[in-house]
Amino acid sequence: MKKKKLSLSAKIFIALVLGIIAGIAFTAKPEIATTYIKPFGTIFLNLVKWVVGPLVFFSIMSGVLSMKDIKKVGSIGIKTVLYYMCTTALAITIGLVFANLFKGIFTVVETTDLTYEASSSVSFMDTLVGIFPSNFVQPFVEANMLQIIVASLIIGFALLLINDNSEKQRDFSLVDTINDIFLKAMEMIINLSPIGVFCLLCPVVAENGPAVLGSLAKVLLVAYLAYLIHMIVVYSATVSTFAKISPLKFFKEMLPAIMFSFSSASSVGTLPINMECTEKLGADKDVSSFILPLGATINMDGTAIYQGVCSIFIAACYGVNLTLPQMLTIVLTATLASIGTAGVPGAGMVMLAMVLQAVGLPVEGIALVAGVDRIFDMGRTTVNITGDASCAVIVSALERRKKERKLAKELASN
Ligand code: DAS
Repeated sequence: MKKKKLSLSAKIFIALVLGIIAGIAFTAKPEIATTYIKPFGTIFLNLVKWVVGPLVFFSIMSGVLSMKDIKKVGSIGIKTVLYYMCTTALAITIGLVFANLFKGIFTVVETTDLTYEASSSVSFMDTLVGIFPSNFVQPFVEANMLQIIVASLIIGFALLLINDNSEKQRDFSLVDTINDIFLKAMEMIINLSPIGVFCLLCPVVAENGPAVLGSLAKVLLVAYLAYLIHMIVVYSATVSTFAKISPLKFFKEMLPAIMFSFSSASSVGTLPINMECTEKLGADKDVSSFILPLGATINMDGTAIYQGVCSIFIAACYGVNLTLPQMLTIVLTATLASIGTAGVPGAGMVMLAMVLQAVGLPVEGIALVAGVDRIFDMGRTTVNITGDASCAVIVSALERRKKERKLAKELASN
């Protein structure tokens, strides 16, 4: 009989438990964990840092190119992108507000060897100027994610405009191919998560004692609170206002997709069931078949919340209070990062590296939360797909009403 393979989730949870047990066992001699286990966690993080630059560069470019239909679908595309950007910016703001509200409960982890030189507080204008690259290669060498995003957006829109109104439609499928290569590379790295989780969590528990688990439980609680508030408040308000659908009906019909996304932690994997749910909510199939795949690629409200909460937690662990310009940088970076986050398990953690770099926090800080990333991921993916669905039902309703008004006008004029 064919032996059933353990799912990645199961492996990660087992690594989580073993990491905690081993960490508690090593609290008497933490140097053993630091010397012989932590380096493998560092290798895992280095691989995450290695892939994030090119992945963001090609994912955002590919995301921009996937909007080439926007020109064709006109108002649907514009409404979709506007809705996605606004709800993501709102999500990251909610994440930052909740994280700042509750950061007092985060027991500051004595990050022993994780030192942090507070970057000189730069003004918002300096941050703005610093976003634009002055050299093509430097952003990649310095892993300057904001500059990589800007470069990617410029080239993405350049590719989009080359084909605009030109007879000879050039084929840019190479961008998607290269993007697929880095997505596959990221998937391979994420498959190493069980090892990464064990080798990152064990030294953190060994060095700081089981109390750190309380911190992680609190961070998870704050993240899930922000997830819930965003889902219940924002999506209830938008679907009832613009789609004239009662929130109760919306969430009832969305339940199958919500449960699937929570267990799979994959927006892309939830696409088929999300299509069914939005259709039951009255979304036109042609509208949702454009909006949902686009959303699974460029709309990640839950991931933005997670990045806001974890940035504040990691900063607190370094004893750093982020300034308002730095938080605005997080809003900008996390909103743009959501364009580049793939709808597959663990992608948000890869992108967290980018947000931390953007505000000058060491990427090693991911080690503090990587151990429980899967639990973060289940919740953030659920928010992601629910946001996509809310957009599909809203834009569909708006387009339907627009057609009805146009028809009524024609009838009136005849
Ligand atoms: N798991 C990703 C998704 O499928 C989200 C993330 O990792 O942040 O949407």
